[in-house]
Amino acid sequence: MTLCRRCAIRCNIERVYGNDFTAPSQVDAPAEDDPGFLALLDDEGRVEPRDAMPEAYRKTLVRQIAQHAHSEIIGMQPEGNWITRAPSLKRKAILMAKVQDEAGHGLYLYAAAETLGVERADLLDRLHAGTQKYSSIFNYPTITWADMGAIGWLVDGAAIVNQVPITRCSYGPYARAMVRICKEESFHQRQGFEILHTLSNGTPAQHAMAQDAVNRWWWPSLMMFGPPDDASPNSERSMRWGIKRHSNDALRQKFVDMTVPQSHALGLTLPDPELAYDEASGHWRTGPIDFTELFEVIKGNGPCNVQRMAHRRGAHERGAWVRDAADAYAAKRAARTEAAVA
Ligand code: FAQ
Repeated sequence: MTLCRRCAIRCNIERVYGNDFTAPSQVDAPAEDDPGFLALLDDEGRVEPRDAMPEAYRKTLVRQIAQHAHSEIIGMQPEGNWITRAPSLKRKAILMAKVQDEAGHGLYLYAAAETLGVERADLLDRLHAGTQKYSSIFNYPTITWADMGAIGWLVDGAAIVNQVPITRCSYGPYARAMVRICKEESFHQRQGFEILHTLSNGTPAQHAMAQDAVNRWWWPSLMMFGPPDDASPNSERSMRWGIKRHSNDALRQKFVDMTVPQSHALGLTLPDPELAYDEASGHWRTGPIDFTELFEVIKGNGPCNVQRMAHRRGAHERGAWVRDAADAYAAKRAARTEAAVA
C-alpha cells in the first residue's frame, strides 16, 4: 500500500483502481524476455493492469501515454485561440465542441496511464518541469481562421493515421481509450476539411488564406510522426512489444498517400515541388523533410514552446483551488468511510 497524493490516505493506487488485495508491486515483474510475456504478445493477447509486466514495458507505456495525454491538453491552446473569433455562431459551437473533445481525450489517456501506477498529478508535474514531452505540432501559431481548417484536416488527419493502429496496442486500457478517441478524431478531420473546402471555393482572398494555412502546416504535420526510422531509438522495441504497430516512416507514408488526393479535391496545393507519384511503388513521394526543425522544436526552440508552457503552468496554478477543494472533499469522505468501517 502506498500513500495516495490526492486524498492523503493509505490505499492501493498501484496500477489499478478499486479494492485490490494484492498490490501489483508485490508481484515480481517478469524479465523482458519472459517466455510467458512474449507468448502473450505473439498470440496478440492483451496485457491488462493487474497482469505482471516487465518494468521497461511499463515505463515505455507511461512515457508514450503521458506524452500523448499532454499533447491533447496542450493541443487545446492553438484552437482555443480562435473560439472567440470564429466567423459564425455555428463555427464557434463546433470549435468549442472540438476543443472540449481534446480535453476528454487527455482525460481518457491520463486515466489509462494511471492504471500503470502513476498519478496524473505527477505526470502534470513532469510536463511542467519539462521532463516529459508533448507533440511538436502544437508549438506552431494559429494566425488565421484557415488554420482551424488546416489543423483539422492535417493535424487530426495525421493523428488518426498514427492512432488507429494503437487501437490494437498490446496494453488493454490504452487500446480501448484509442477506439473512442479515433472516432472523435475522424469527425475533427472532416470538420477541418469542410472549413478548408468552404474557404478554397470562396473569394480569392479566402482561397489564398486556405492555401497559406496549408503551406504552413504541411511540413510540421509530416514531422508529427517522429524522426525517420533510422533515428528513432524507441521504435524497434515498442514494435516488438506491440505498443507501436508500424514504424514512423511507414505511417508518414500512409498519411501522404491519403492526403495528396484530398488536396486535389480541395483545390489546394501542397508546398512541395518534389512531390510526385511513383508508379512503381504506388506511393506519393515527398521531397526531403527537414528533421532539424523537428529536433529544434522538441528541444523547446519552436515558435510557441515558451508561450504554450507558460500558459499551461498558469492555468494549472489558477486551478489550484479546484484541486484543493476536491482533495478536501475526498479526504473528508475517506475519513467518514474509515470511521464507518472501524
Ligand atoms: N513531438 O523513438 P521515437 C493529436 C520524441 S495527438 C515531440 O520515434 P516513439 C490530437 C519521442 O517522444 C498528437 N516529440 O519515439 C490532437 C522520443 O523522445 P523520448 C500526439 C517527439 O515514442 C489534434 C524521441 O523523440 N500523438 O494530435 C515527436 O517511439 C488536434 C525519439 O522518437 C501521440 O502522442 C513529436 N512529433 O515515437 C489534439 C501518439 N516525435 O520520449 C489537439 C502516440 C518523436 O524518448 C488538436 N505516440 N518525439 O524522450 C506515438 O505514436 C509515438 O510516441 C511517436 C514517437 C510516433 C509520437
